[in-house]
Amino acid sequence: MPQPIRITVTGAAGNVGYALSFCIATGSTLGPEQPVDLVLLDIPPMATVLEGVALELEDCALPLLNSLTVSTDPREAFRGTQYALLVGSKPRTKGARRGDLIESNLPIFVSQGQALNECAADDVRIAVVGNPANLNCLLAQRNAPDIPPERFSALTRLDHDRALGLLARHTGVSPRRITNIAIWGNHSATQYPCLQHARIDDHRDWPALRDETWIRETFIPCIQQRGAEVIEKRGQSSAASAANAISNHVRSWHQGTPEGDSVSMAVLSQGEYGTPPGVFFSFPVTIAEGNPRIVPDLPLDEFDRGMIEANGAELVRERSIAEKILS
Ligand code: NAX
Repeated sequence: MPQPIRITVTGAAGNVGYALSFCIATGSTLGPEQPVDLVLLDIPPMATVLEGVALELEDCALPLLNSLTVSTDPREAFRGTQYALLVGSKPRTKGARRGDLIESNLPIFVSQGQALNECAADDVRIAVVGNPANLNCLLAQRNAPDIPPERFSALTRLDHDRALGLLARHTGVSPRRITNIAIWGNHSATQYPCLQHARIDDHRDWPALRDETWIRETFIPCIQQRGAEVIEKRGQSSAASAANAISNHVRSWHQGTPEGDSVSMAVLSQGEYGTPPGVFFSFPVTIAEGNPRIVPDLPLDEFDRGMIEANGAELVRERSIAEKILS
């Protein structure tokens, strides 16, 4: 058995964090041979709920769960952590505006960035889930100057998996046969779920992949609005599907992407594909040895470029709102 990996989940008493803790402890996140030292963080008023989550984890008698710690102190929770999954924040509720989220969640990610900078392991990787995820990731990264920026990413894997699921249902093929789906931009309703480079059984000769009417009028809006649709029906934001997507995101980061396929992940833009440098922008990436690399040289048409531009503009706007609040 390899050495245990230390992994911290923030907001572990909440919907997503609760579901995610079990994915990690059962081995679906880092694999069936990888023991974990799991650390669950939440805020002091949730301390008793956190203890309840810990009791349930103990009751599963999970062989991969080498140790379990609950904490309400970020510095304690991040000490020596190798994967920090920043879920804890205020969730989007029915009718809530994105601007409200920025203001309420911004201080959390500033202070957690500082705590990570001080306490995390040298090889730490940080995935930001709490919304607005791309902006929160930037705030955490800017407050952790000693951690290389490429160790930060924001989650767009749920959008990616939603796109994969919808295309699989529409074409009647297993998601296993589909590759090179991409989510570009922001984890918001502006995001660009893109099928331009998608392949089924490694070719593009499928009507659905070229059906512009279905792609533009059904596929794209459905993925952009899927989170809102779940809230509308469930009365709460996505939880189990989000935990599954975070697990997939971390597993790809840890184990790498398969030959010939890519995943979607928001990473710090350096201007690739004309995106604004200095925002966390979701791109198709391949991963090897823990290092995400933006897929280079993809041909883009005018529609793609317009969607990418709209996302860049939104991310720059959100960054300016945060900078104004912080100044
Ligand atoms: P919940 O309200 O169920 O849970 C949030 C938890 O975070 C609570 O237990 C709360 O006490 C805790 N928390 C608040 N401030 C904290 C802090 N400073 N430190 C540690 N914990 C803190 O929300 P839930 O449904 O679990 O959603 C969590 C976040 O994920 C929300 O911001 C939500 O919008 C976001 N999501 C992002 C997704 C993405 O794809 N990027 C998808 C899933 C999810 O909707």
